[in-house]
Amino acid sequence: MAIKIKKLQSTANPFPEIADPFGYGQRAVDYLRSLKHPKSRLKGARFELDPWQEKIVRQIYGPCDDKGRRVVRQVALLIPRGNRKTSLGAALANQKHGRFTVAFGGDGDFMYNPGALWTAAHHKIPILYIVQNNRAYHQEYMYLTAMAVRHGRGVDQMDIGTTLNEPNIDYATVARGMGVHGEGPITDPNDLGPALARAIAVVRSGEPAVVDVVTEPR
Ligand SMILES: Cc1ncc(C[n+]2csc(CCOP(=O)(O)OP(=O)(O)O)c2C)c(N)n1
Ligand SMILES: [Mg+2]
Repeated sequence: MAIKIKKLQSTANPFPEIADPFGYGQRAVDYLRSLKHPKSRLKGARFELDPWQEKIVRQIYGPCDDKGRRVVRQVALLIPRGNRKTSLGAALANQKHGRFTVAFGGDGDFMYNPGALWTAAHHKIPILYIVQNNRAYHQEYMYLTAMAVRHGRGVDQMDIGTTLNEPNIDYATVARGMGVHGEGPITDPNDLGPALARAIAVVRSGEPAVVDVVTEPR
């Protein structure tokens, strides 16, 4: 399909350091800016690209080898951490394309909104959740430690309100309670491969699965 972008005025490239020998990066940016919002209060308005978005687009589409083949051929999309609803939305969008969705999240993440698992089970949304279970809101632990050091305080009470142990949480059981296939908690690396294989089979059959993997703090 030919893309009609000729009438559009090209915008100046604010990232001349990003290679674009065939102008494909420019074309991609112009194309995106030519699109209009189909609905919502912005209906009819052109798409805008923030500088960081434009930079990513140029980095993907610009660099080519001498035959004009794109150098960047695969892009991993990292969905920001939250409480699972974002990854569930992505899984829902991926479902009709037959794409396999994997969400990596922390154990703390898991605690924010485990109810999203029930939604995944209820609507049969295929997604593989891997819980990186370091038994802590470890980011908080590290932050408190850094602050204590900065202010010359002791670091012997950093676990208060930051660790998730005593008792340890079994996220596979939590998942099962929500009607989702659960594997783990996995503490022996030898168990990880078979657990992932079982979970992947469940997701391929069209349902969600959780694999709880116990890890070191960071
Ligand atoms: C609902 C909600 N509450 C609090 C936060 C702030 N927050 C961001 S990361 C984090 C700790 C997350 O812990 P975990 O997912 O286990 O990751 P770790 O730091 O252990 O790698 C917290 C409390 C948040 N993002 N969302
Ligand atoms: Mg954690």
